[in-house]
Amino acid sequence: MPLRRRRLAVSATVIAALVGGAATTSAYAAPAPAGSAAPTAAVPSPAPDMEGVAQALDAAMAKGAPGAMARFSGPDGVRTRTAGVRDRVSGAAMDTKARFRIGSVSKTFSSVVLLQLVDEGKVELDAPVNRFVPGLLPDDRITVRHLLTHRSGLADYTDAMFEQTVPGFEAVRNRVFSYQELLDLSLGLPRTTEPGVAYKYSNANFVVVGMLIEQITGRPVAREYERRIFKPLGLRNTSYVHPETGIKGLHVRGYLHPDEAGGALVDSTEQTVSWAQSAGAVVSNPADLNTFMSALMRGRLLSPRMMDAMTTVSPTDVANGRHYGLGLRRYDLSCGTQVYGHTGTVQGFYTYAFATRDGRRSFAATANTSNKSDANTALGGTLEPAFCGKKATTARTLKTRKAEADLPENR
Ligand code: REX
Repeated sequence: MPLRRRRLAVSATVIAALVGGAATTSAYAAPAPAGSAAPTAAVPSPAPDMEGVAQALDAAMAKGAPGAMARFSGPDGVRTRTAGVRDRVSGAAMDTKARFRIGSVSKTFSSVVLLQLVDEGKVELDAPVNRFVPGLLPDDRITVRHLLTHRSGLADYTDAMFEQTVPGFEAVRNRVFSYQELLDLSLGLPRTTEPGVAYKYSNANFVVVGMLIEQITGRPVAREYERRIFKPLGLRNTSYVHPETGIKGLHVRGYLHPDEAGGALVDSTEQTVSWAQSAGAVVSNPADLNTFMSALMRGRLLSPRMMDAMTTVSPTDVANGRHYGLGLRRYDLSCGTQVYGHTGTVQGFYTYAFATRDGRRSFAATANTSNKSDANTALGGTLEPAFCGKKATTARTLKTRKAEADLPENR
């Protein structure tokens, strides 16, 4: 960059810092078009479009969620939106302080614990899993990294378990599985890929991650989440109480859609989530999820080396800008912003928890339903307005309309 332009860029950053941090520097703003002379000065983050977020929450309700809520945390503070109810019987309104089941967002927590153990030299990412738990897996080529990237080929036993949604759920609602029992369910199925060859999402990978954590530390996963993440970050609304079936304190009730169209919703709040454990049994609330994702991205939980490993992603859905790292998703949004986090689905609850790479903006959204993919897609529609702000098209659309109105044939 020529010296004069570099000075301009630097002074813009300094000014942004001097005005109280309200203007942020986003390293992930859309790159300038090739050949453009645009200076590379810091681009302020767009303010969240909370009306757009609210519309997406309403859309999730229109698709069958009894309620939905979202919380954004950024340089200008916290913004929340709620819609509908957290309890269909009492009629209690959705409440952003309430706790809920975060499903696979738990995978990011498990990944952090395991990557801390890598940082401590107790486990190696590219070593075979069998080196740490001899004879555990039927293939010595499966590495720790293969688990965290869903490239082990270990089949997802939950596909068969929940083939029939409500009977499948009721059969395991109060079951307590050992990790070994869950792994055996997976090993009873054909493996999906050769180790390392392809991404194939499987809960079995994070069951093995739980087994590794317990084997290496000699302590239950619950204890490791507590001492390494919940306590240091002060996450007082986050817990892992497997195999307890209830959610303590103010919480959202979850409602599962049956497969039969028009069938009555099943209250699925109480369950052990033993079928998921370290792959999906954490309970949290929006504020704690914002704190966790921001702290993670700010490097408060892992070394720079482990952050690089965790955020090194491969595409999982090129058309939609979806990627997977180590127990972490990356979504590339339409405005060029990249957000990292995870999604979750557990009976009665859909969740999205994401943050920008600099950790300055974080967002969590949840709806109290599941087995209703339209509602999940609608809920995912909160991410664009949250991180990209108001669509810049409105002004352009008005201008275009005006230009059209001025055309001779329209006069
Ligand atoms: C289990 C079935 C879904 C749910 C599952 N959940 O694998 C994990 C998770 C823990 O959160 N994964 C998601 C049930 C995909 C993620 O990473 O975002 N579905 C339901 C059925 C289908 O019963 N017949 O929708 O509640």
